[in-house]
Amino acid sequence: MHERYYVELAKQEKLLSRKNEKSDFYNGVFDRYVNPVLTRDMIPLTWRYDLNEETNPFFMERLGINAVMNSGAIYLNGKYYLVARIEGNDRKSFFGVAESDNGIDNFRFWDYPILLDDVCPEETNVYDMRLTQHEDGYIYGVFCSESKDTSVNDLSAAVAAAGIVRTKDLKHWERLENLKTLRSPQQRNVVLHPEFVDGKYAFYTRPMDDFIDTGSGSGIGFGLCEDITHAVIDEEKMTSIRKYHTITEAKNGAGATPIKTDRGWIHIAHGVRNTAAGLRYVIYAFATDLNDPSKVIAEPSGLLIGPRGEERVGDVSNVVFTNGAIVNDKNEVFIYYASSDTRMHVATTTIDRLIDYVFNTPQDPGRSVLCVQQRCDLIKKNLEYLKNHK
Ligand code: M1P
Repeated sequence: MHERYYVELAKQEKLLSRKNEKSDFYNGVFDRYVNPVLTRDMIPLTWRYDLNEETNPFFMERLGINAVMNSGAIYLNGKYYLVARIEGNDRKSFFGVAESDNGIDNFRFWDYPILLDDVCPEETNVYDMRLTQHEDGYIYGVFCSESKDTSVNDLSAAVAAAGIVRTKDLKHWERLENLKTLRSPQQRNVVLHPEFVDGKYAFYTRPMDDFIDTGSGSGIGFGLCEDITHAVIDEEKMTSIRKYHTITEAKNGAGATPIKTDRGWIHIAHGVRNTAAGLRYVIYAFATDLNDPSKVIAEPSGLLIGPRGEERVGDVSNVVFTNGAIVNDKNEVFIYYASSDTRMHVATTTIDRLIDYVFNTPQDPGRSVLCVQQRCDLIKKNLEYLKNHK
């Protein structure tokens, strides 16, 4: 074995076994952590190097990894699993399972990445899997399946669709047909709802006219389908819609699989706005009705998680993006999010705090003057409170 192997292995082991701690960030809603939970440096050496000294005398990385990001998440038998989007140096993404005992550190990848059934010859790239433990007994993974758009004379034109796989153990994956949405030409950020709705499978969708620009797509959609093995959605109702001069003005998309609470389904999604420096992605939350998961019943104002500090910089800067959250058996919530399409982090909270945040944070009144009035009302209440509680 090349001596450098042992040096790199020891460096990686140090990184993997490093304890993660809460940072000093405070807002009462969630905690941030000092270290990312997954980075490219945590990818096993066996995935990147040829360890044979004869065929790799310089111990050179043969298949490098560029980034580890947007991860689906699931809690199974007391363990925390991320199905991470891993992007090779060749720009192609794929999925790998990483496992941790506590959800905040020591995430270790399994021996092999997930090799999907090759059922879609035109598919070039796959990414951003959302995991749903469905009441039918399967764990579903819904992800973006990207192909070249051959209908136009533009080398970078692409088409996004929702790919679907299912498993019971995260080891054996059965690929189903891609979702068809009859009224939307492209789809990304599709999430399967964990329960049947009116006896049907229910998906949160994101209708798009174009690969990057959602065009006439006005936000997060919701549609039902009879048969998940040939999933077809006709009508898409709108749930959380894009609004002028808010964090969702340019686009939005469903993120983690909705979390069921006594008060409603809590959704942790992403919103995008345009700036002079390009698109800015933040994470926001809203709730939908327990009996009608397409109906928004609470919309706290603004962002839940925005990129801060080092999170602001990466391959696609000024981005935080989530497609996975876990609720453990103590009702603790782990929101997994990527920063700047480069690395994965965790933010922790509890179901009680999330409910308080979603249902008691005031709504965005829509105009500066009304926002100032909203803030003045809070200040007035506080000053009176302070006067009476000296
Ligand atoms: O680069 C930021 C994100 O862009 C896309 O999200 P959306 O479809 O909302 O624009 C996704 O490709 C996502 O993977 C990426 O993190």
